[in-house]
Amino acid sequence: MQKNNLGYPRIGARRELKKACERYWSGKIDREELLSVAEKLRRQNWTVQQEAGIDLVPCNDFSFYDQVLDMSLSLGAIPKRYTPVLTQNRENTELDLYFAMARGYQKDGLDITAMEMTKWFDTNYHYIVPEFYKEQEFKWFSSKITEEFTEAKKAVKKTPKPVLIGPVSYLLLGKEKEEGFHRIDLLKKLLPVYVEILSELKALGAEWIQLDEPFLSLDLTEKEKEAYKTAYEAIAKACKGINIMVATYFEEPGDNTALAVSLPVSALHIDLVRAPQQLDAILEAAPESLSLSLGVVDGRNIWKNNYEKSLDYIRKAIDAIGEERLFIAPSCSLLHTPYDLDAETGIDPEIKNWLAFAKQKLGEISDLSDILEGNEGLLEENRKAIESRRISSQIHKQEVKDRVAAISEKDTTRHVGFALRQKIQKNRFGLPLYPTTTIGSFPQTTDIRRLRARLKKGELTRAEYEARIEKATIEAIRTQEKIGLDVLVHGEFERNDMVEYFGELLEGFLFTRNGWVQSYGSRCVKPPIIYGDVSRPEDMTVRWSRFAQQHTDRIVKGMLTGPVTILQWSFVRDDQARSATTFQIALAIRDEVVALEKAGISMIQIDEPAIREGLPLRKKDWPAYLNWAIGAFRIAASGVQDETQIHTHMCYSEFNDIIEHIAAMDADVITIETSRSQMELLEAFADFKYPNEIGPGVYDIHSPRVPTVEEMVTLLRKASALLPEENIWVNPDCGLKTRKWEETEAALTNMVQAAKKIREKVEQVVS
Ligand code: 39S
Ligand code: ZN
Repeated sequence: MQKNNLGYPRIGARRELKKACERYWSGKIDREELLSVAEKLRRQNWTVQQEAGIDLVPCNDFSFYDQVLDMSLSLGAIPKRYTPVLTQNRENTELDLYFAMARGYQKDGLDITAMEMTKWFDTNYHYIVPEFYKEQEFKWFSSKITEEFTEAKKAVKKTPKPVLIGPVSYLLLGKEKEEGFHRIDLLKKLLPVYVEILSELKALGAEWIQLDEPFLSLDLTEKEKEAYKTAYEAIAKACKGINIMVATYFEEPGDNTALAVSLPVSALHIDLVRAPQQLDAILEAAPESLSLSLGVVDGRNIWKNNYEKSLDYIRKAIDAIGEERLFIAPSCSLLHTPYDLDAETGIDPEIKNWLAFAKQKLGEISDLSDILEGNEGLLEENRKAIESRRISSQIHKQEVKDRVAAISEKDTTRHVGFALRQKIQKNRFGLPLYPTTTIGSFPQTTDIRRLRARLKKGELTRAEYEARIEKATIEAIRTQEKIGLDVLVHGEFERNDMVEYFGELLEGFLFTRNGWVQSYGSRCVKPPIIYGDVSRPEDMTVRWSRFAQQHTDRIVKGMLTGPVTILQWSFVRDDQARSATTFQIALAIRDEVVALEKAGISMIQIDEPAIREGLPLRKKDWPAYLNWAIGAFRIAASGVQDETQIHTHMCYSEFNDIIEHIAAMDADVITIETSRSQMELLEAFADFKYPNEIGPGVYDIHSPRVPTVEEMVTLLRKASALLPEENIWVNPDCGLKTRKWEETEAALTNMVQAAKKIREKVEQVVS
């Protein structure tokens, strides 16, 4: 039985790639140096995988920014606006074009926007969305795929396996930028380019090629199913002698099983961690010509594999189809897990023995194979670790379980309805129409981050650190007063990240030193690990909110991360339902909300940017999820008095299909991302007659560009045409932590001006 891997993290164990990219972007290192960092990382990754005994070592899983963007460059799907980047006598390379597509290009007289970014299925990884036009053409443009194969062939003994996004998923991941066609219709034009690349890979000696087709496990239309047949028949016909492995993950093919096993390919990879129930049906349906790659090691989480369970699946498959046709693999690319557990020296050894990061997961694949060959000792050791976790007193806290069991209807409802709350709150706050605010965070400058690094290294005392954070907070308050914002925030300088910060303070959570995973481009996160029942031993944010409120006469909004987002952006328990964990977190956040209210904070924002991305990949599973996710938010938000105003914030606000659930959250104010869609996303709220207050983002914070007063007034006019005036707030799209202070001040100054202008207009109409 061969050992297969689908992909490996590429950011570097110490985020070497992140640092090198950022230095390249700021002109501190040249192209050669960046390329050499990248080459070294690839070599290290290949070596680790080879040493772990992986037979099919992936290549082309490396990326400077994102693997979907890499495909767009390989397939020549480069939007026209980037043409000037490579022409007009600029000394740019293909790499600069690539980064321009990812990040925009504001240099030497050009101002070109970046391509859009969105979440990779239900993960916290973001990809760059391919743009498609009616007259879209494709041609083999970048030779990254073949170059990396050639490079990998030199580095590993067995023939490496190039990994590409399959043609149907590539199209479905993209977006039509013009009316009048469906992107799937572009398949005919796209396929010849795939055939060209695959044929060249074969000529260079490739034996296996992995084509990722996660959409094969999602709800598909008839037309999309047809596209799968067309695509793989065309590839099979034109590329004889290449073994194609189609990889599905994050769900099961389910009603697409017959289609999946009928594709004329050599192997199908299935995710048995997310969807173990599919195994029987797949084994039953698989024709003799099809091999199966069994994804038994969790590529999305950090728990040690339960060998006994995995071996059950593997043995069942052996009995059904024989071991010659089987591969053992992780469930999906290991991109979503941190590098190396061995580098974590601060974790309680009992808990550490329950965990496995990317490197350890390679070892697990090899262990499983060894156990099948008779190494029973490995199985015994694993059994002990699994049992130690199952019964550990560090995990189970009866009082937490009891409190969740006792949650009742009244814990999920505010005392009075929104209409009455709105009156009470308008009275209390006396804000102008179109009140201005921000989403919460202010620039996390290198200086601020360095303070935290020095605190961790022991170069600063806690008192010195806090004094510096207090200074930054006061400065932020003064700046906001000067700009003239109506509702202020404290700036979140004390937070490393909006989830990790809470993970460090809550019980049942564990945090790592180097457990980085890529979130987008060079941006990484260190998701905390939820290992046990969750409780809140002490206040988490009260000190900073109270401090900020004491330094101004204006309202300071308190800032919390919501239960669903904390769940979604952490590594979660796999020994209880996600809903159970979320309710535990919701109670902890509820206690914090009440503590903030007691400390005199009158507006409290509970961010839930991840509610939408948590939606199950199959529509049939939506209602159950929405029921508990919205319920958890309401538990967190409903402990306060009527006059306390609850805000929430969401990014990526495509709400058409879940608007009634957004309304059911019953937040007094919701701020959303709408500027990039020119307020289009607001229509869902207007059509629904969404009753509560809304702050539609008036400028995009993902770009350093300072928006003009006029463009924000235009957006506000659009919003006021759609929504009742007394319900509209004025704010940016999202938090400002990734921006610089100059940009932030300039943009917010213009934003406040825009609010003034729109208010003047209203007064004229009234008088
Ligand atoms: N998921 C999570 N968890 N959090 C989010 O904010 C988001 N937002 C969306 C969706 N998913 C999310 C994605 N957006 C960053 C920004 C936006 C993101 C995601 C990540 C981000 O800025 N990440 C930082 C980065 O990649 C790391 C944040 C962090 O935890 O640079 N920083 C730590 C801190 O502030 C560690 C700082 C650090 O790097 O304490 N220290 C240096 C080191 O240890 C030393 C500092 C120096 O001397 O320069 O080497
Ligand atoms: Zn946001």
